[in-house]
Amino acid sequence: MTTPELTLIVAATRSMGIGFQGTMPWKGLKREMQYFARVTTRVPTSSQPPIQNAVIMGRKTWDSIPPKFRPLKNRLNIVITRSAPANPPPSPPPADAEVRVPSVEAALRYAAEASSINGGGTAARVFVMGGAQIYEAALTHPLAKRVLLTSIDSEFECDTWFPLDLTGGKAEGWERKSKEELQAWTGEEIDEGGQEEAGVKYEFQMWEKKD
Ligand code: FOL
Repeated sequence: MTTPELTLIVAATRSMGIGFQGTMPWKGLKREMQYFARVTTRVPTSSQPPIQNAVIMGRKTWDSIPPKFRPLKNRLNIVITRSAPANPPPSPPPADAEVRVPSVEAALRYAAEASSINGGGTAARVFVMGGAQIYEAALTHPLAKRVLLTSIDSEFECDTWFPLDLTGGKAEGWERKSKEELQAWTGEEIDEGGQEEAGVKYEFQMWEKKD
């Protein structure tokens, strides 16, 4: 059983705002959401289906996903909640159900053991998709390796922030990777000159921890 590295994925405003009143601060960034869905679903070519990626999220983030999109399809959904049973849930989880665990550590353990969906192997890639409390725990974790940031070039009213400041292109202990490296890792073809939809400009970025 190998312990997978962690990739945090987040969309944030210029001041690293990520949420407002239990939902996202902006509306209508459909293509941005589709980028999230593709990137978290796509597995490296070395691990074809039925191998899946895992997405780890807090209970409030789970609640914020429209019920018709839950659990996020073709990904192992792991939800962190203090009310989860202390014992590890059965592996495999019931088809099309999320797995609930009590801590980030338990989530990582479950992703590493990763159920019979993955033939008892590890999840191909493990993504942490928030919210703030879960990002905070993940960022201080030794396995945290990269952040896929969608940097939104507007301000929206926020009451929740990403706990690492990546504005200004600098962050202690982190380095921004090139567009080519982002494309290679995600398998995405990124347009030159940034993105824009619903009157909002944004940019896809990849950051990695320096070793
Ligand atoms: N990262 C990025 N880059 N953008 C986000 O919007 C984002 N959102 C979250 C975490 N990381 C992010 C948490 N919030 C869905 C809804 C809310 C959510 C994450 C995902 C969701 O419904 N996802 C569906 C896509 C539905 C659609 O196509 O509109 C999925 O299948 O992933």
